[in-house]
Amino acid sequence: MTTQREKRIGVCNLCEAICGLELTIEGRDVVGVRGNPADPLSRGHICPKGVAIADVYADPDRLRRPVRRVGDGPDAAWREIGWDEAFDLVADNLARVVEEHGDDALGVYLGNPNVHSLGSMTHGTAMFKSLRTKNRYSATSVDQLPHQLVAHLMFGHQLFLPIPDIDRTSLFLVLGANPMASNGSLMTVPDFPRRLRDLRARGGRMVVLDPRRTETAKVADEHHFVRPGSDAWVLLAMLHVLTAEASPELAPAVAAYVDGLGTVVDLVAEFTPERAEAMSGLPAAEIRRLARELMEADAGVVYSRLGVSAGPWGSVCQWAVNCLNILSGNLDRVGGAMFTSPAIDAVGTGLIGRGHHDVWRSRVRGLPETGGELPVSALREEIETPGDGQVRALLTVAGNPVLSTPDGSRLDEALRGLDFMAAVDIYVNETTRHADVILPPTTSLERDHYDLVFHLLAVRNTARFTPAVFDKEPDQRHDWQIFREITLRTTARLSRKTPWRKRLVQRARLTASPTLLVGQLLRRGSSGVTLRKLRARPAGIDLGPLRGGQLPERLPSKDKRVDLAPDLVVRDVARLAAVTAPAGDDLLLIGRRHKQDCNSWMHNSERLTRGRPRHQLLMHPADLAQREIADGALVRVSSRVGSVEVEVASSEDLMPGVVSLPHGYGHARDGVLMKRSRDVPGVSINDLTDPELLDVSGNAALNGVPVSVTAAD
Ligand SMILES: Nc1nc2c(c(=O)[nH]1)N[C@H]1C(S)=C(S)[C@@H](COP(=O)(O)OP(=O)(O)OC[C@H]3O[C@@H](n4cnc5c(=O)[nH]c(N)nc54)[C@H](O)[C@@H]3O)O[C@H]1N2
Ligand SMILES: Nc1nc2c(c(=O)[nH]1)N[C@H]1C(S)=C(S)[C@@H](COP(=O)(O)OP(=O)(O)OC[C@H]3O[C@@H](n4cnc5c(=O)[nH]c(N)nc54)[C@H](O)[C@@H]3O)O[C@H]1N2
Ligand code: SF4
Ligand SMILES: [Mo]
Repeated sequence: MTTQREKRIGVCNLCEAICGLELTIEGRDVVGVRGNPADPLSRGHICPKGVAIADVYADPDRLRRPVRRVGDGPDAAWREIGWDEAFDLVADNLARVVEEHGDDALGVYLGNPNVHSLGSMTHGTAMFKSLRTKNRYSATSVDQLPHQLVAHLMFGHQLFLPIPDIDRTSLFLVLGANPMASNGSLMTVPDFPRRLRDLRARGGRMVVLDPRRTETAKVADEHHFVRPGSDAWVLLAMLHVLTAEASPELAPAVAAYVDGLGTVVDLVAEFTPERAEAMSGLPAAEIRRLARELMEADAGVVYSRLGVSAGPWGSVCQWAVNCLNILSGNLDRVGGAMFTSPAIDAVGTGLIGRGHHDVWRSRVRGLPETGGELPVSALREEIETPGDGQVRALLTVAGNPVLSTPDGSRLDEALRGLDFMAAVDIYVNETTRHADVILPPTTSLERDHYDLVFHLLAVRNTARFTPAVFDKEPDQRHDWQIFREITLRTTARLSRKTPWRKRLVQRARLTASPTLLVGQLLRRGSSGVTLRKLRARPAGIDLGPLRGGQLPERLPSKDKRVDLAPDLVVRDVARLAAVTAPAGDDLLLIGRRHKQDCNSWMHNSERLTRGRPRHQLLMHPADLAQREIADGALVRVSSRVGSVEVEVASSEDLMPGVVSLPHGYGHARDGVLMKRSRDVPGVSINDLTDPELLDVSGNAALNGVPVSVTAAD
């Protein structure tokens, strides 16, 4: 008997581009994946990873039932257990640790795929709130924390983020982002290559500042090298030019809702293009020209992302980017930096809180929280340092901090010392291998999806609801169901008693399905989009291009004003001003992303790991020659915190003095290979990155880490 072939609409949740998919299925197998041409946002776009969504679904290594660890380290074995037993094990132990040592003895780490799951967005927060610990960590503090902190300080909400209007801009100035490989970030932009071609066809230009001549730099109109960690000087020098050459007066409409212009003018006065040249290597004349072009462009936008936010001055940079867009008249304007109007407005409705900063601090190092989370660079010391509030139990959800956060090897060690660890994850990975129990949720093809986060960050207003492609098996659980059980069972075991009324509300909230909640949230919006309409048009509904002229009405700040000079930034600019020369003669290490990688977790996919190895240290031939190291040799890379041995590959694409490793590699742990298809496990860049190197927000400075490179023999 042959099984019928059927077409299904799906969605890719592997990166922020949220491409619509058209899947061909046969029974419970995926036999084809292509981009959905009818999707109003992604318009048929798909990248190699989109096809690999089928590999995650079919992967024999993927966990489908809870597993309990028996033994330790290289000898660990995993035994399947029932859901009931697994939930009780987690609840018993979390409650025990909290009863014995207090709320903060429980640490929580949330990884990146949480923002790509509807159930995690609707039900995760309730679980974390109920657990009441101050030891909350996430991938945010190795990623976009500076963007969120600055948006909170300037606009009054951590997720009120200006999005580049790439479809209508005439000058796109990109710092520290490589959308040709990453497909965009804090800018949901499926089909970046085509949008870029269109930009250039209309006479627009893209300029890239990056210490590596990246895939994006290669298709840009201009690329300039900048020394890692030096963008702050460049951006402040551009502001210097803008405020010195144009009269520093804002358009009257903008001036009416902006405070602190005078402070900005004073702050940038000493940041001359000449000084920026000395720090960055970018000629002063080029900085002046770029600033003037931004002022004169029909519509221009400055966009900076991970290479800058995960750097030593991430917050100052994101602030300067906003100031540049505002002072050049490009905020909230067609072709500039714009605000989306999503059908579910997680900002306007208060679904996601405005954010706060420094309401409490980490116990050991005194690092401030932001938006309820502590910097993950502090997690290791909070586990290792004895005393009141020491983290003794850890719950990780969809994360792999051993590979993704600074000094991962030490964290790896620290995890062994925990009393108890539980993980909600679909794999045994470098981190979850330390868990006592792993609870695997369904994957993207088995659950309904509406994107609460990325419509908010998209270059066009659209809405889309994607029903599960496959029904889940009876003995599988969705992530939201796992969160519900952990919450209810753990709180029931605590002696702190929640009033029954509150318990009922909590139970009801946790029991309503994410899809039901999406329906309710849509009704609260003004777009006219309903779940019924979305079900009728599964490719998605187009709500049109981004709209300008929405400020000040849309501003989330209580006074409906923009603060151009938040105290925290002003103080950090003073700290920046005190740095007068680039650091010594170490090499500076930066990261990179390959279009077929997905952070640390897709190296089981045959089709993604094919081709030439790509885990090497990239280094400029002049730097190799100076050290008498041959291309392809094994080298030792050392930083303050550790060292790794890896093959080196000569590359003219790097700025001299800069070396690059990808993150998400280093799959051999204790002699066990954690990922299957790749013959070379690679090394982890985060065995070199330093938890002491932080931006003022607490975000890790993963880029620009001083290292030395020697021949390994
Ligand atoms: N040096 C350096 N370090 C970096 C970066 C860098 O550029 N350079 N990038 C940083 C960035 S931007 C990020 S976002 C972080 C990512 O850091 P993390 O989020 O800690 O790590 P990931 O590799 O994304 O791991 C995600 C985990 O989620 C699991 N998973 C996948 N889908 C699901 C699901 O649906 N449910 C559940 N429960 N689990 C799932 C996967 O099996 C995997 O184990 O890494 C950061 N680290
Ligand atoms: N293929 C692929 N796509 C992904 C991911 C993935 O792992 N693989 N991860 C997803 C995630 S979680 C995220 S957050 C996004 C990130 O997406 P992007 O923000 O585009 O991040 P990257 O691709 O890491 O690009 C960062 C760039 O910054 C440069 N850089 C490093 N240091 C500096 C510096 O000091 N100054 C300047 N100006 N540039 C610098 C690097 O050379 C690099 O080209 O990508 C997402 N998409
Ligand atoms: S660009 Fe690739 S990984 Fe990102 S959503 Fe689209 S298909 Fe998925
Ligand atoms: Mo990220």
